[in-house]
Parts: sequence; C-alpha cells; structure tokens
Amino acid sequence: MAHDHTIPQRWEHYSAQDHAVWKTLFERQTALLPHLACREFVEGMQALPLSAEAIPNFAALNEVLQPRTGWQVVAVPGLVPDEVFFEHLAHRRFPSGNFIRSANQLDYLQEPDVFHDVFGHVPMLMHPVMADFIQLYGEAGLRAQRIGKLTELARVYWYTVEFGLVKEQVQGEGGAQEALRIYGAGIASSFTESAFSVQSASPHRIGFDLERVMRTHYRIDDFQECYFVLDSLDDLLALARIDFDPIYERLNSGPSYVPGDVLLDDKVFQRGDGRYAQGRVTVEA
Ligand code: HBI
Ligand code: FE
Repeated sequence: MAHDHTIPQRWEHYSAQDHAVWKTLFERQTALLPHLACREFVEGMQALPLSAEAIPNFAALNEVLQPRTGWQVVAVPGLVPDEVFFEHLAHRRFPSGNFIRSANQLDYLQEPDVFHDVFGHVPMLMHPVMADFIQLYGEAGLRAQRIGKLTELARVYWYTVEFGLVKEQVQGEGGAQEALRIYGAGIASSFTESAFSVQSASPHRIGFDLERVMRTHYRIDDFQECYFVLDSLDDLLALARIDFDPIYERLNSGPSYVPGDVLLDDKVFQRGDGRYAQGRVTVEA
C-alpha cells in the first residue's frame, strides 16, 4: 500500500461471484433511481461506462470522468484515515473501496465498497457543482481536522454528499410540480433507503440550513430520521465558498440536535410521496 493508501484495483481478480453481486445491486438501483434520483444523478450514471455485467474498471471510468470534471477514482482497501481521505478529495481523487460486499450481506455494509463508492458517488462527480463542492470539502476537512472541528464539518458531508435530497421540477398529471429527489450517495446506493427517503411518511425532510445541519448529530446504524433538502444543487457552490471559521465559532455555544428534532424555524416538507406541501411546522422536540 502506498503512503496515500491507494492500491491497484486488480480488476482481473474479481470472481464471478463478485460480478454477480454487482449485477444484483446494479439492476435493483437502475430500476428505481430514474424515478427517485435527481436528473443530474441519472445523467451522470448514464454517461459513465457502468453496466450490470461487471464491476467497473476504474481506468475506463476515469477516461470519461477525468475529461468531464477533472476527478478520478483511485482504489483503496476500505476506510482510510480522515486526513488521507481529505487529501485525496482536495486533489480531485475519489477513494473507492476495491472490494465488493458478499452476496449474503447485500444491504449491510461495514465499510464503503465499490458499489457504494462508484455507483453511489461517481455519477454526481460528473456534475461540475458537486465536483467543486467535494474538492472544497476536502480542503475544509484538512483545516477542520487541524483545529478540532471535524465533527461539525463531517455533518455537512453527511447531510449533503451522503444523504442529501434536492427539490426538482417534475412533470405530473397536472403539469409541472415540485418533487424531492435523491442526490446523496448513501441513499442512492441503498435499495431500501432510496424509496424510504423520498416516499416514506416517517422521516423528517427539512430545508437545508448550514448552521442547523452542523448542529445535528447523525446516525450511521439505520435509515436517517431526517434529511435536509436543497432548493437546487447550485446551492452547493455557495456552500463550498463559505468561510467556516466564524461558523465554528458560533457553534461553540448554543444547542445541538438529534436527528428526530424538528424546530420552529425549520422549513418542513410534509408528505413523502414525491409531492408535498411546504411550511407546516410540527412541534418542537
Ligand atoms: N475513507 N474510503 C473512505 N471513504 C470514506 O467515505 C471515508 C473514509 N475515511 C474517513 C471518512 N470517510 C469520514 O470519516 C470523513 O468524511 C469525515
Ligand atoms: Fe460515501
């Protein structure tokens, strides 16, 4: 392993079983996502050399990805230390696990594998706004780590890159209407959570507010109890340019929230079936 934790993908070492797991996961998600993921995700997915037949070869992905946004996928054995992770992102290298989950644990992941990392993340890396946002997150991560603010910054990544929803205009029966769509990789790579996130009545869907998000704990062991919704993916650009230092300062005092909390100031999206009415506020926890 190199000092930056990268390893060769060794594509030719995947077994028939590995490719079969990819196929199962790929077919499930490609059937679901055209109706649940945002347009940019679906377009990115379609423009990449991804297919049900085999785990993608990173070199082939990079031939399309790199000219588009300057990003490339590099192989790693699994989770890498935070600093190594941020260093890669800051240089537009996306670390992807080179292994794939086993067939009897299709919906269970201890560490990000090639399906989560490639299928979940790489389509959005084809989008120029997300491409810039993740690079800047890498730079911000290096600084946050130096000054002890990584917990707060990591929540931004979690509630955007991993579990973000975005508003989108879609054609419904009565003409154009607003819907909520997935852009987060943690959702997009999960069969069960992708429908849950936009259709279930159970989770809260709250308009994205940076400081609110940075005060909110997240859970890694189950479906999210709350998702934060961007008005537009373009909002990530402004977010990436923010000077986090004054925000970290403000976060030194004041409340923090658990995922189930809904606040009086939250812009809550009611109904989860893709359509919703906006603005009604549930009671503060
Ligand atoms: N390593 N391979 C990999 N993938 C991740 O998503 C990842 C990581 N190391 C650290 C990390 N994520 C997070 O803890 C940071 O976003 C804070
Ligand atoms: Fe991820």
